[in-house]
Amino acid sequence: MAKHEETPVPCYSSLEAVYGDGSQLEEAKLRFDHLKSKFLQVFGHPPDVFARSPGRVNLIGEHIDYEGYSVLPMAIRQDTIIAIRKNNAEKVLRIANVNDKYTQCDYPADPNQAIDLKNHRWGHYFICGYKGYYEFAKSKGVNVGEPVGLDVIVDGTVPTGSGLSSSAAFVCSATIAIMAAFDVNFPKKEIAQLTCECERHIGTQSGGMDQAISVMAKTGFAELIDFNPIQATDVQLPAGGTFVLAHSLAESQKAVTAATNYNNRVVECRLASIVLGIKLGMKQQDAISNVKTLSDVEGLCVSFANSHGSSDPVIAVKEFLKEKPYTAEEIEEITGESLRSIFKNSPSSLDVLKAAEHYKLHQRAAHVYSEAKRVHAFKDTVSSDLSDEDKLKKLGELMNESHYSCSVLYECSCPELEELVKICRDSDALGARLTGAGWGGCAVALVKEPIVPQFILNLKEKFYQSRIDKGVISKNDLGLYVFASKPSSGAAIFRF
Ligand code: NG1
Repeated sequence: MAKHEETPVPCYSSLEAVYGDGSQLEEAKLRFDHLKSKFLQVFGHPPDVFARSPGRVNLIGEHIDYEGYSVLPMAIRQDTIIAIRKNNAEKVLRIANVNDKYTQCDYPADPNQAIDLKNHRWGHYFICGYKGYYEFAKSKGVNVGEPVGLDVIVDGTVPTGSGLSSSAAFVCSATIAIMAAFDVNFPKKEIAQLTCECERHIGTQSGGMDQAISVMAKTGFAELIDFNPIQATDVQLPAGGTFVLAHSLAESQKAVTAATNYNNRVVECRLASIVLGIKLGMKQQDAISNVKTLSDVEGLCVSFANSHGSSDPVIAVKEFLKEKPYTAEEIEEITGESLRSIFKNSPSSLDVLKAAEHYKLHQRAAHVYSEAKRVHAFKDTVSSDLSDEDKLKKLGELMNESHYSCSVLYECSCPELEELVKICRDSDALGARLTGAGWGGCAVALVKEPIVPQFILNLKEKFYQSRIDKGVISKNDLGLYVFASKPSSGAAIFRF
């Protein structure tokens, strides 16, 4: 039997396969009906086909996917659904949304168009998928013919800027909807790779976690996602624990803050890996040309650690990267080449260099190597023969350690997340951490099942009530900001 990542995105004629048979199904029926009638109203004809792709919560393994390391997320029930139809009459992509907050975006039907990054528009994420589809089809030798117009309506329930991967849910559902409209389908792992690459058109140098889990998730399982090649291994979480997601209400605008936050860390990791490579014996030019990620120099770091009676690459980080931040000049002295020249082919990295005052190479590398280890410790704990109770306790500890590392070494937390994580722990969570890129967005807490209602009540009282009083959120919307989550299913196509 083909491994599930080798199979194409499933196509269903009814909603049950994805939304089950409970209240979620009722809600989904309403959304699909609304999409159909809105489509008719906006475009004057019904859609041909629908695609959906979910958001995700990352349980452990933060900011390491772009360094080549495995991560362990699960899909959540919130998703993006896209209704689509080819429009041969006009070569225009008309992208509307069920939510009036997002006004219709029109783009030319030109797969080579550049995305205007200086003017961020919500429709840009669809164009990522559009460009990605054409790039990929071309690379596979699929005859795509002349571009045609597309009529599109989007309905997303993944909260934006929350670290739950609304952007990947959108890019993946867009790409899959476009494929379905053109009657092609590819293996899930190829779609995961292509959507990861095409989302970079938005200007972030993302790893592939969000797209991989969105496309390959399975109901009831978290997934260990490996990269190069992309692979998903089912992880059955121990009984008796529930993951609760809670929004810090600080919105993290990843695309807008990329130069100082997300892409800055990608650049710092690259510099840390080049410096480590050189310090561990590589020629400057070899390191600059061949070392892209910290995983590329892990072998060298481990060999060094071995000679000191350890297998921990962090030993090499401690030895060769100083704790005080590096200036650009200090790094250039080691590399023998200017930073501008090292990153000359990456405009978004050049933006990072312009904005950066210094580079914290020690801290970033120490986070990445230790976080990569915690992912495997998490997976090993799940498959160990400990009791479920002990497993949950250990998983909670690993989540706490991960948060500490994200907050102190990677500096991707924020005051609201710190407050929320502390309240989670004070409310008897087994562990709690920020999830996703950070700098705002959600925390995830592992909570013993019987206390979940009380736990959520505590959060309401201690974190959300004051924000409700100040009018930051409305009491009626609380369910959107704090909820328990079960591992949900991955992307799907619907033809009714
Ligand atoms: P979110 O939480 O969706 O911003 C981002 C990246 C991931 C990963 C995490 C940090 C994108 C699409 N996603 O996630 O690949 O690097 O940050 O672990 O950029």
